[in-house]
Amino acid sequence: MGRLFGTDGIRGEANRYPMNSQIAFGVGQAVAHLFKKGSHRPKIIIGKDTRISGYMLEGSLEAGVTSMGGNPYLVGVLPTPGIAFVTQSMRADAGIVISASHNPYEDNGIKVFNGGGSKLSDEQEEHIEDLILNDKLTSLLPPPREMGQAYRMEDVHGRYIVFLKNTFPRELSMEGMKIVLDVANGATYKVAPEAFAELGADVEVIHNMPNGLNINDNCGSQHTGDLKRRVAEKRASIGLAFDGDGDRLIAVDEKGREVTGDQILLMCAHTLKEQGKLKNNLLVSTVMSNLGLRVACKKYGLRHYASKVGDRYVLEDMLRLWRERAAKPDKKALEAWWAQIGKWRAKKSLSYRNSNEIIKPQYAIQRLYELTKDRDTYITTEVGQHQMWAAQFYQFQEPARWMTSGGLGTMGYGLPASVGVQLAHPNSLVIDIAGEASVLMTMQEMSTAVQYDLPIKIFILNNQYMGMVRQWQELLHGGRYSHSYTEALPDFVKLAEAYHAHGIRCEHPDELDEKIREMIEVQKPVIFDCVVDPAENCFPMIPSGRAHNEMLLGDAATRVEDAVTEKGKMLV
Ligand SMILES: Cc1ncc(C[n+]2csc(CCOP(=O)(O)OP(=O)(O)O)c2C)c(N)n1
Ligand SMILES: [Mg+2]
Repeated sequence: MGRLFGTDGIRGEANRYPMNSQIAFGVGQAVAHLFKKGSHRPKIIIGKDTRISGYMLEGSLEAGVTSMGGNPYLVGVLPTPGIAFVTQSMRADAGIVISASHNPYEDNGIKVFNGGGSKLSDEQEEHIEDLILNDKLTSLLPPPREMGQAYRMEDVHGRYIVFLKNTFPRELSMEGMKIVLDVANGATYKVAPEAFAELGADVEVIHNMPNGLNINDNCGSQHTGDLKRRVAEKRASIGLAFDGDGDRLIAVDEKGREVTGDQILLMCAHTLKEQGKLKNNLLVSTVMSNLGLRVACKKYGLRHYASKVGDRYVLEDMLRLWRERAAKPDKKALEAWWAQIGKWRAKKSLSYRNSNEIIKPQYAIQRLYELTKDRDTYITTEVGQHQMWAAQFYQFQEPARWMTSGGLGTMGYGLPASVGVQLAHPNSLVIDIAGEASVLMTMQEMSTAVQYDLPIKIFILNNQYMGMVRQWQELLHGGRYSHSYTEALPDFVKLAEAYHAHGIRCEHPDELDEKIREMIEVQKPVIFDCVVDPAENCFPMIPSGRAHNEMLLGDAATRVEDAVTEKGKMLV
């Protein structure tokens, strides 16, 4: 089998094999096929630089993708990193760049990446080659009504410029700075001048009249003569030269001296190190970097790692090395601290008495954790006892998995929060651990969840009480209950059904696991009415008027009357 893909995708002279319309058509079909999952119609972003052959290749790719049932989104001329950005922000399945980078206009290329903006794996590329070169695509074509539709996106420049501007630190400004840009008659000719001008710079642009034949022609990152002259002539602070597709950059300083990519890397690494932000004190570049870079890294006390040529390998190595731990904890030094923590833990301040007859809310959360811990789970909560039990018994293992209003105490937060989290993480399991009173405050948001197909799970610890209020009334007000009990709750299963969602009621500890599994399986919003012990209290608790180190544990609660002084009672 002949290979089409090299380190930079498929490359060659335009209108000749493999850079002809037949192969481009095949790539369009193969990519659409690769990213089709069941009835899912793959969304594929296609962008290009300014080469004349871009029109032909764009048209062929568009035809290929639509014929295989995918929807191509044509963004027109945009730098390669801009196409990766749009692919990610549009949540597309893949992006295709038509460009031969810094090479002359006669050449062209096709580069494919996945929805995350990274290049395809070797296996995916081999799969595409196999489909094209062994004539396997025709038999995969769908019937006419399953063919795709193409869209032309007009507003991508603005979106990409906003993204670029957001990467520039707020405390810095380009106000009053003269900058010369050489856009190589290529893909950056519109975006780069606008982005820098919007950041306040006084921008002068050269080689910004693309005509299809002049890309990289004696200009851009490979030929910086014109830029150097213009920087000196205009007494500019800096000059920047891009290559044809805008993923390569050479800078020129105020004296017209070239600053190479290696030098820029070193400046970035050194600055980050000074700011204490250089993870593992490490700079990764390719083996093509100059020996001088290594020497300079030594001089500035930086570690250097050389990857294989190709940005994919650099990224892979960066991620692998980034995950390495910078410092190992000194176990010996921590022993005394762990012993102290052990003593505190031995008190078992979260213990509770479980029951075979009635579901204890703590037990329900423990089971919920056990049955969801191997999934990509996010938890939101309302406010009340259930919120505290969720914090105590759901064993969070990662940051940013716990969305709660904390001390702000916003009943009604958990349901809309779960809608937001599910929208941001469509494939994750999102659970609102709720109280029956809180969740009714924003129950209308069930409509939003149903309308936008967000399969959120509302796990109600239904104790028929505003439990948190009842607990205070019981323990601190001598059991004089006031407005904390509800006899008139809706039937939550029917309420779920009224919203065209799924309802589950669970009343016995024995059925808990099976019903939690059902909740997870259903690909719809679910209201889970978990009927729990109405009298359970949440501990530890600080009696009013007492200090933090005088917390009441569960067993002490029986003597709580003694624990709260008259003065303390008057405080609540
Ligand atoms: C909007 C709002 N109103 C009132 C309160 C005061 N408050 C805190 S918890 C609570 C009761 C919550 O009851 P429920 O949702 O059933 O949770 P439980 O304590 O029973 O688990 C109340 C009224 C609040 N935090 N927010
Ligand atoms: Mg309640």
